[in-house]
Amino acid sequence: MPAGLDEKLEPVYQHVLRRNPGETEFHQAVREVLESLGPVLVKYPEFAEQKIIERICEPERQIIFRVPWQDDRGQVQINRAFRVEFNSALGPYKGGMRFHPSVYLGIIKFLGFEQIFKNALTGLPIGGGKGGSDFDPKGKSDSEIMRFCQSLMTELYRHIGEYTDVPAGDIGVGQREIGYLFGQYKRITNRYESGVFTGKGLDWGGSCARTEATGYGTIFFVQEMLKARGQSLDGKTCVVSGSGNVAVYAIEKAMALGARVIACSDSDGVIVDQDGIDLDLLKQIKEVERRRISAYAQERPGVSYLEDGNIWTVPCDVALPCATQNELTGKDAETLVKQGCIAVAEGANMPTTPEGIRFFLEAGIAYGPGKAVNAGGVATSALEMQQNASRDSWSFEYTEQRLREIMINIHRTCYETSAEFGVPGNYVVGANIAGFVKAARAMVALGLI
Ligand code: NDP
Ligand code: 2IT
Repeated sequence: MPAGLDEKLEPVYQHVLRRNPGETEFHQAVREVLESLGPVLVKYPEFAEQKIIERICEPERQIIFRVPWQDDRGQVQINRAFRVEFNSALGPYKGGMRFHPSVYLGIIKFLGFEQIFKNALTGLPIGGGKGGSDFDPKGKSDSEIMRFCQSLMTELYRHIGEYTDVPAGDIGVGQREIGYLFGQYKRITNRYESGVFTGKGLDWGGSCARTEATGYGTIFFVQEMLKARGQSLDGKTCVVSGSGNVAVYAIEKAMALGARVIACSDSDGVIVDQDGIDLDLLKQIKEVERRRISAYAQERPGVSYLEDGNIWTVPCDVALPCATQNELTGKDAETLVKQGCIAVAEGANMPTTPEGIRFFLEAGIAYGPGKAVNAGGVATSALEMQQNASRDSWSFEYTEQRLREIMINIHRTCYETSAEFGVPGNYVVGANIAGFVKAARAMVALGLI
């Protein structure tokens, strides 16, 4: 059963349901935020008068377009792409592009909505947006990926810009795709506008530590949550779902801080390596060879591979969902806590179902929601924009240090806000309120926009 909504907010939520039929992930993301906002309306009555919540749930602009491309056999393929420009009160729309067959408007809207509050929490001048396509990159050749990216950008270029909307990567979109997208943007516009995209390669305007940022930031947040409870990562057993960009660098930083990471996964299965994951082998298989995680078990004796396995059945101290939305259910939450898990931090966006979140909060374990925990990625994107604007490039150490400070600040802001609203340590309430208030104040200041 969902938790109750404040009586002023129930009609707002019902209105969102009516106006956005069938977009269940978007409904879920809106409800989670609204559940935190009741006390905010008491403290800031101007937000209700100005209909800020109603306004923030409606994207400023939504773009949907056809992407025709030719596969290697010469067949014409048609995909659909989206860019949802959700809120620009704090800065240009900012958020990644996702290529995955499950993508539809409801997924991009949930991600764009979350991005508003996440980006506000970074303290940097970025609004919220998200885009993507139902294109499936799995099994595609490099030339197919390039042709698809070029076709997509042939429409998208007219909607983006360094002061307008700045895309980046997400599921299925990494440095290779960003290169093809940025290359086509440059060609069409005849402008070397580095700040129009983040997550670029280091040779062509990218920032040190952007590749690592989401995973590293996730672990910095875990460190702060554990510190607040008088504990540390050293010697803790961790389980990380996924084996993509976020998962790999969460594993790297967790291990560097003395944790033992024993399991990760992809959408086909789970590997459990009791000796601790061999990071070089994992990177070789996932980043260089682009193979499935089952290959890891084939290459390393003693590793078990659980086809279609559920990673949350592997006992651990710290669980890090870093794959996709709704990958950790109420039942999984129960299993984790029963088996001794003391902390959960979301590298992915909305990976825990509402039932799972409720279970973690009631169990009183440290639970960090995605919009706070994984904000290090977009924060470092904003640092990349800063470097591009000043035609500068910072060292890895300096950029990582900035990231660390940002994550410590986000943790502190969420903690203090949760305490201010009477639920100390409830990072869901802390992140939702702190992110919302920042964006809402800007919206009030900017007039009826
Ligand atoms: P990648 O494409 O690099 O990796 C995604 C991983 O998650 C893969 O292992 C993939 O397995 C798995 N996965 C994806 N979709 C599903 C699915 N439907 N079911 C099961 N497994 C799935 O993406 P990222 O690492 O960049 O993103 C992971 C999560 O982190 C996403 O929720 C994203 O929104 C979030 N995030 C990413 C940021 C970034 O900077 N990249 C920043 C903040 C959040 P398979 O290969 O089998 O599909
Ligand atoms: O979900 C996210 O925050 C991202 N995919 C990163 C967005 C960005 O603009 O770096």
